[in-house]
Amino acid sequence: MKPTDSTALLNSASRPTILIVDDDEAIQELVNIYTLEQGFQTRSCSSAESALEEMRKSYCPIVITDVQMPGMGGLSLCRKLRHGKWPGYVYIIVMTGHDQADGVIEALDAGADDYLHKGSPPAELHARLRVAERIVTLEQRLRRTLESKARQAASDSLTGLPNRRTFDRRLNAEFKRARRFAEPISVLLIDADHFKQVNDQYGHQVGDEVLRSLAATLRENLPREYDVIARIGGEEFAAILPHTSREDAAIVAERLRAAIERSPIATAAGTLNITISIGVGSLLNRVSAEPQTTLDVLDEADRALYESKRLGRNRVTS
Ligand code: GH3
Ligand code: MG
Ligand code: MG
Ligand code: MG
Repeated sequence: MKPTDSTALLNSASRPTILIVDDDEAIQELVNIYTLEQGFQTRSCSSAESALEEMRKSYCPIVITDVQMPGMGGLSLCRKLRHGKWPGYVYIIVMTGHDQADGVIEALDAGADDYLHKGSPPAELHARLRVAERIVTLEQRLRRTLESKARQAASDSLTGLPNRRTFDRRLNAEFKRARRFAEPISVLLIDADHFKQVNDQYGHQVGDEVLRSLAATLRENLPREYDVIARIGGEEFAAILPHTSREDAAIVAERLRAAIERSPIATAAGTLNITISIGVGSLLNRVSAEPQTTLDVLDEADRALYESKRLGRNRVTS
């Protein structure tokens, strides 16, 4: 077998798209041919302005641009691409002519990653594109890793629900929103009853199974997409109910309580009947009232939860 250019083995669907920008259509076409034969997808533009428009329509990770063009020049395009917000990194190769005016240093300082003399052989363009592809692939991998780390940091590993930190952030955001638009908002604090007994009697693993099942049942019974259900502590959950008054929150809470009561949980130790107690806290939104903070509302929900426990558990206090 002939030695093959390793990049040619990559399938073209997975190769990054290249945006070619040049006012000279002959050069545009030439670069287009050279890149297409390497299996890249391409799009072409005759001006920097149309290139920016094209990028806004659909992001391209690699841009090859001419320097001298009527209207906005290639270096301005570099600066605009660098300062714009794109879904990922934009790797820019500037094509320089033979004259000194198309300075390499200026191009790099304007934000270009690489440059190419227009007279270079296609093999050099191909090699530079392999560099571009390496960088772009690396950046995509890094971004995916960071995104997945951020997702992990936001959720609780046992149940997959948002964790305490995410709950606090969402609550602050939803609270501000509710206040700005004078809308109601409520919070539920939910605590499993006599959960210590489950652990003591059946072991921690069964306890974990129960927590996972509770999380799933709670989530299933909060179908509105803007409601949040989080695990905020050991056997404690909390819900944020935007646009929900105290009365409506009490109805939702009762639905959750009843759903858990009538859903026996299958575990390694057999089927267990678990109940939950709930406390409701609500933003008053009365103009004359003392401004409440999220802490005030959480405090109120906490006291209501304590009351549910005191009155015998498996109940809602609002
Ligand atoms: P109450 O009805 O008053 O809430 O009683 P309780 O037993 O549920 O309350 P308590 O706060 O005394 O006990 C909570 C228990 O939850 C203690 C702890 O062992 C258990 N727990 C906390 N986190 C986890 C966890 O991640 N997994 C398991 N299996 N148990 C946990
Ligand atoms: Mg030109
Ligand atoms: Mg507790
Ligand atoms: Mg408990």
